Amino acid sequence: MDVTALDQQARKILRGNDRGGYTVPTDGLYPYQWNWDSAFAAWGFAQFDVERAWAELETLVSGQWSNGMIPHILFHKPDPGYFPGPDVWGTEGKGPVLSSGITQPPVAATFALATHEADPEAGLPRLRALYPKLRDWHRWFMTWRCEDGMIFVTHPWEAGRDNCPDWDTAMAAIDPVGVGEYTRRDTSHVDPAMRPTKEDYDRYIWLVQRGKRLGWDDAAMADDMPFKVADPTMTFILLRACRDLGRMADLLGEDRAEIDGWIDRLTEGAGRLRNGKGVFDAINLNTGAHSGHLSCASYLCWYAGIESEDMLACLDKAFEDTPYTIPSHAFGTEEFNPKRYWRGPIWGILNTLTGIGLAEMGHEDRAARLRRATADLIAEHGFAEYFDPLTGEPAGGGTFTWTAAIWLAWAS
Ligand code: 2M8
Repeated sequence: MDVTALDQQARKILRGNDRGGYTVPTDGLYPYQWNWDSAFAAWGFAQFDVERAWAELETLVSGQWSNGMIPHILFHKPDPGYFPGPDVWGTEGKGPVLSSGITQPPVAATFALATHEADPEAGLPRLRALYPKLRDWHRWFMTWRCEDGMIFVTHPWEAGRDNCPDWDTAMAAIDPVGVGEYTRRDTSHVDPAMRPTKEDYDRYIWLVQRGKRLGWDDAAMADDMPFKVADPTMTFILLRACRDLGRMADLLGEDRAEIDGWIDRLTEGAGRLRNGKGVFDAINLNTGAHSGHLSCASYLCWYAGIESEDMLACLDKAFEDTPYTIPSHAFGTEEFNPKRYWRGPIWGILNTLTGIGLAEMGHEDRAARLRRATADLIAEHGFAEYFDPLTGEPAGGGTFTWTAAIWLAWAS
């Protein structure tokens, strides 16, 4: 493995996807600033250009709504290559930048702290300026997306795991009546067999139309939610991000009592996501049923500081089941599909968060194994959006920002 050449390639990808203060996930397929992609980009930039890393995070929070929410997409410049664009979301006037009306997993606080660590002295004022914005965003989560300590999503795009089987029953309960005609753009960039189905998209767009009709008003939306699923991605990531926000508060001399309260609530909530088999999964809050699915999000427990012998056993089995690890949905299940997006392929960013958690919780061997496996995948198959767990083949978009970022910050 030629690490220097790969490092250079990764930096080139980040520079190439830079649109001036923000990074797109990949040219063509995703032409805007996505929330968690951008936070990963900042972490990648922090390895060689700390100033650029701060700019990424600052542009991200510049889209914050007055209710504290930081949107999942910021539409800085119009681009016909992506659907649904700002007109479909209809959020005009809600925030300072045209945006979507939902959020995404809050990894930003964690990577802001990591960016600060890259240059603590110069970074302190930048961290100080970001802190209240990140705190308000976390407070919004705790106010509008938290039930019994679990963070729920109101749209599959909110969790970032668009078409994962965890949503199947909640999606099936939606009748996308009146959604109308629309033209997808994603399937003109990549093979439709790697993307969500039309049935999924009808429901995605129907949910967006509903939000638009309700003016994206939190209280109005909270009434009778057609899609309300407690999610391990969000719950574990917010719990971790609150721990890091607490560290930030310590550094800045801010009071952290409110944050500690959130950490307690989320720790309790995370425990509720454990199903009868000891696996952390999603719960459809409209029915109370666990999904019963082992997914890449199940393994984020360590990242959130939660130990689990059952999950260690699942991980050991996952290492044996497929040549490449960790599939986004468990191998050997009915729903597993090695190419279709979040229903089987490997996502480097999820491996990274899991690896960080494992190492921190004392499972260094497993963390190293996962890191090596991820590095090999990238070295052999490139900086793809995701990878086939059976063959390692690259899938989805190429020259992908977050894959380059995790290479620089963690895998290499
Ligand atoms: C994917 O999601 C977008 C919608 O937000 C899409 O498919 O159009 C997901 O993989 C998500 O996690 C990611 O942030 C986004 C951009 O990479 O693409």
